[in-house]
Amino acid sequence: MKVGIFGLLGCGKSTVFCSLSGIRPADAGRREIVLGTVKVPDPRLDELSRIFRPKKTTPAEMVFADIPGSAEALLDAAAVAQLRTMDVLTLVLRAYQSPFLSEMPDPARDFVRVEEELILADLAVVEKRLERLAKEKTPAAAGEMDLLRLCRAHLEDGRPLRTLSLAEADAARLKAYAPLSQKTLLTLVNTPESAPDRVPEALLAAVTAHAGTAMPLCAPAEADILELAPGERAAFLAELGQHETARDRYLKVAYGALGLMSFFTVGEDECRAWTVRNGTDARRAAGVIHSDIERGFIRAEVVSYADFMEAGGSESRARAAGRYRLEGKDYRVQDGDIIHFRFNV
Ligand SMILES: Nc1nc2c(ncn2[C@@H]2O[C@H](COP(=O)(O)OP(=O)(O)OP(=O)(O)O)[C@@H](O)[C@H]2O)c(=O)[nH]1
Ligand SMILES: [Mg+2]
Repeated sequence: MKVGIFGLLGCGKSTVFCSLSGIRPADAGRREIVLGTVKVPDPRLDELSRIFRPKKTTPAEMVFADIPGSAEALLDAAAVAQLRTMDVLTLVLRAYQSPFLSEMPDPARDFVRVEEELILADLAVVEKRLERLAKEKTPAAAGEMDLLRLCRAHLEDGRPLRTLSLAEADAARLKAYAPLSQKTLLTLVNTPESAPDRVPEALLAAVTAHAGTAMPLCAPAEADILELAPGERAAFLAELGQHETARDRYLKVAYGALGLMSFFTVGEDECRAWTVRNGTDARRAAGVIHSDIERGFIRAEVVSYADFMEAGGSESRARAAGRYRLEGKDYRVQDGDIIHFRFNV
């Protein structure tokens, strides 16, 4: 899962990147993208690892990308190109007074500005594609043109594609163009230390109307917290009136907004968490591990984490209690399933 952190010049993107990834990007004014990988904490995986004592424990990962701002445009072409490759867009909105910027902070205003840029970028793609399709004159092209005209009308109305309800097949077809305004949007309000956990009403209303999510954080303080030893973080957080880091809060919000869940594979060699979308079937889940396992899928042997723990974290007792199930390729994987795939290559 790749998360693009973006926003207007000097809104605090690199500080937010640091508060989520724990990595301080070198100098300001840099033009290249910086990546940081975060291990997604999951107490269930810790528990499984304690039981199986594997050689290796591998949590799920999320990759954050710090996309540089631009002095020339609200969103320059390089940022737009980067954002197209991301699974989630995380827009940083400045709510603190900056000594480097003359404009007063106004997150709702900036949200509207950036959202307009995303919509315009998508309109340009849709228009170009429509022009090309008009020359094809095939039934397939005609069908696609209907879909794109629907999108164009929606975008011309100033609305993001996130809020356009489409049949699953059409939504998938649209994804081929990687439209920015269709991607899941999480906004992070970078608040001053004096009002750390407030999302302004006006912003919340605007974001909600555009099917986005808003979360407040005080990026410089959160970046400092990640530099402390894990044992020292709780006291610092309490001072901010929080009980978890912005990173942990963010991961929960992101998993919820994206409809993500985890299943586990366990054994003496490795205990590992895998991330899939809600509703993923067993065969596709196998493909997340390896395409060979997906291709040669025979059966999935499944026990839920809860059932496994109820059997005292013992495989043999869980088996004796009939908690292991053999599931076929269409089985919908559930959050917390412990799965052993049987396959044939
Ligand atoms: N007071 C205060 N200062 C902040 C906050 N967030 C960032 N800053 C400061 O604002 C300046 C710009 O922050 P950056 O994180 O570099 O902003 P950026 O969006 O990455 O900037 P560009 O990449 O140049 O567009 C730095 O001096 C930060 O220390 C905040 O929440 N409060
Ligand atoms: Mg930066």
